[in-house]
Amino acid sequence: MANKRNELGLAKEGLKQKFLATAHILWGRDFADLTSHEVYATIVSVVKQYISENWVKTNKAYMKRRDKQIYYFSVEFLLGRLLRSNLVNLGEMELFHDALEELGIDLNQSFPEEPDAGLGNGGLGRLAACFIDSMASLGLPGHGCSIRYQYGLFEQKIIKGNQVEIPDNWLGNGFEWEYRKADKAVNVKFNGNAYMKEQEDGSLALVHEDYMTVMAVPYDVPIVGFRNNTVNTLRLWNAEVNRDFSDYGTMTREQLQAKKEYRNFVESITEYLYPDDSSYEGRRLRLIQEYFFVSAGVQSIVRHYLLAGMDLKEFAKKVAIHINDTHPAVAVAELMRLLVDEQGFEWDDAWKITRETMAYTNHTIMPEALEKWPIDMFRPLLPRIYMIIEEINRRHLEEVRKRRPNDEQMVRELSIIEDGQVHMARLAIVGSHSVNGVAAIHSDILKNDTLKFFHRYYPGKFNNKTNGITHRRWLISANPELTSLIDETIGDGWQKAPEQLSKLNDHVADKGFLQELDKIKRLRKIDLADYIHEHGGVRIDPDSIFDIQVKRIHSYKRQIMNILHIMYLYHELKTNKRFRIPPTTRFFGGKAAPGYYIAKETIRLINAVAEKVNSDKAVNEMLKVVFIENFGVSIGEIVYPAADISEQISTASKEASGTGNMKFMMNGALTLGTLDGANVEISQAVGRENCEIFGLRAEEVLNYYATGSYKAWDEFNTNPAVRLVVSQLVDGTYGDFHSLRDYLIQGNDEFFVLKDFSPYDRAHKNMNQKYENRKAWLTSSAINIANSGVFSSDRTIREYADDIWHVKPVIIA
Ligand code: Z2T
Repeated sequence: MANKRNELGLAKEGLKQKFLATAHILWGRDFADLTSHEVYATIVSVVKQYISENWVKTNKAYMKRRDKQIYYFSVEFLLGRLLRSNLVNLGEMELFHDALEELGIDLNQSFPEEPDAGLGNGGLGRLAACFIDSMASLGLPGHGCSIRYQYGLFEQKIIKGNQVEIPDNWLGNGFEWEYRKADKAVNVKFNGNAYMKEQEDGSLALVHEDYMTVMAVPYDVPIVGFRNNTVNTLRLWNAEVNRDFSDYGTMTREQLQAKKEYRNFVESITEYLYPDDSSYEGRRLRLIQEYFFVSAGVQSIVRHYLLAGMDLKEFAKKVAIHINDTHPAVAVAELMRLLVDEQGFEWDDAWKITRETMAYTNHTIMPEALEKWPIDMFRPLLPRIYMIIEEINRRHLEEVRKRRPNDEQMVRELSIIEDGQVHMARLAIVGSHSVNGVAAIHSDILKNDTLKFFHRYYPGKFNNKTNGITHRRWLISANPELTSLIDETIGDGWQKAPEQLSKLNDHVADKGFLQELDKIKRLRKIDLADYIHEHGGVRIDPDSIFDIQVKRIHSYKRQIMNILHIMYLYHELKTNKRFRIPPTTRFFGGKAAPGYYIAKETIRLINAVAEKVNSDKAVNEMLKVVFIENFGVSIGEIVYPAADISEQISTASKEASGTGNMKFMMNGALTLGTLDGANVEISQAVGRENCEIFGLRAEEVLNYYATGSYKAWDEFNTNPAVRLVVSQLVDGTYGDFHSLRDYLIQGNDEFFVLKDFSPYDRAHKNMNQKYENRKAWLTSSAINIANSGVFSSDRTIREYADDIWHVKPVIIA
């Protein structure tokens, strides 16, 4: 013990010296004289000294052993801040905290100096970030591949109740974790003409001419495993003007003009992230982004592979490429291009390698999210890639006709090219050996509904991989007191093996444990209340029920149902003297896509209701409404641990999985939700007594769609509560919300808000009743934590590694 304290003391002295020396090197000034941002940058620089040795070691081990590598291609990685999670994973939090304290610095004050890397919209991007954390933490050789957007997802400001979008200039003060690798740049080609030309010997050769070259420069970010010496890589590609294109002196005016246009084009490619969550805009620039990072990524994989001296025939045994939704689906054609055009492979051999290499995950059944590119846009931009897709499709349909004679419906449904469009999901399915959904119910709907023709044709290809989240960020880092309580109760083995959280099941009736759990929840609620107040919001009672819905604003997620229900409660509180609810704060947070009118109107309505309710002294003790501005990863770290109730109320069948539901659960909130996405599995894991399930089932919803028998107007006419709140949208109670009324009534309420309204109200009543019994509530809360282990992304990634990628951990000594 004394020895250990001595060692720590020495380590601390060494670390203090490092800070002082690093300040001199970086800034030429004393540590004590730095600005808070410079202090932050100095800390990161020292952390990087801890990481870099293992980063080099990890890469050398992979290279030498020639282990199979996983490359996770995603157009989004919603990383959030990295300093705190890196210190958690390194196991050096305490040491850094103590050393800095002795230098007069509070480490916790440095965390907010880091820009929140918002290179994603929501669930899909955050999932990718959790996945690379888990791959590194399981010691798997897995890397991310994406785009270095100059602007991430916009910052949301609420001005007079409306969402205003502010550009997210996250690179403005530099991003301390990235390493520019100029020597690893590759060229990506766009436009021009591609055709086969007959050679003198009669054979055909490919010609691609008059194309435009864009230089792709990688920026690498180290991804630190949890206390295991593994450091993997997230490679972000930046578009830059090609070096060969710089002979100013001899240029004519026209050439200079062309050069300017070229420069503008190049700089636009990685300028900003498209801000739409699960809907597709069909913009040419988006397709350019997709091919840009995919081509750069696949080229660099092949180059690295050859550098390691390996034989391309073995490629699929040594490389797994994962396609995160269809955005990187063009990887199928790009790998074919590299193998056939540049490495001289026969088509059939290249095709076998490609399919064994690729795997694809679907993240939504919403039809508006399906990427379909018009040939007229696709072919001129990527002429050679289009030729390859045509050939893939020709051979594919030939096989379909052989295996399913006289089944022209099958041919139509499976064709990659249809009605003048390239169907990216079909390309991904045909070009992969595995297709998975992200929760059990979602994978079933893919098989039986959305992709049923493909499932009939390739039954063995389809599988489920229920999503997960990293408990390192969402519990250990975001809720250190809860972490300590769990450590004291069951030991700290769960930190490496989150399934061990189930040991808590033996303690869910311990009075002492529940009292501590109660205290910690109250601390987190105070933190959130303080955060809201410090950021210009209302004062909140930390003893009220914290009922929270945070996620992107979307019709299918039904924030409208939530706010309509609050309008109903407010009306009852005002008009019915005997009506009582326990003190409650209803929170909302989330961004609307800038062009999504109904979503923006929903935000405006929430803020209008909040304004009225919060300024009404007569109900304030019982009800408040808060819209949390600019919800994202960093604010989420404050929000999830503070919740009593997790609102997961999407129309059944529509939310593929959801992952916020898991973050809430792991921090002890009870789910109030529909049987949709991963809620189904959460309710099975905790038991029906420890959550509140309501509303239409997926089957019923799909049936209504099939028969067209739902009539919103009937709900309006027969349900007085519904009639009341829908009428209030237009009678001036909260302002004019004709948009939302028309959406619900004239638009026939496509997501069954009115149908589920009364069941939703009953679910709230049940929850309130349960909350009255402290002991029972806390036990349920503990049961949620105890059974959250399966929703760790470590479990998810282990399943991908075993079933899809066929990779094994590599121990870095
Ligand atoms: C997204 O965040 C999701 C699906 C998309 O489909 C696109 C985006 Cl940007 C193209 C979400 C799902 O809506 C959510 O249910 C799921 O949990 C998440 O992906 C991760 O799988």
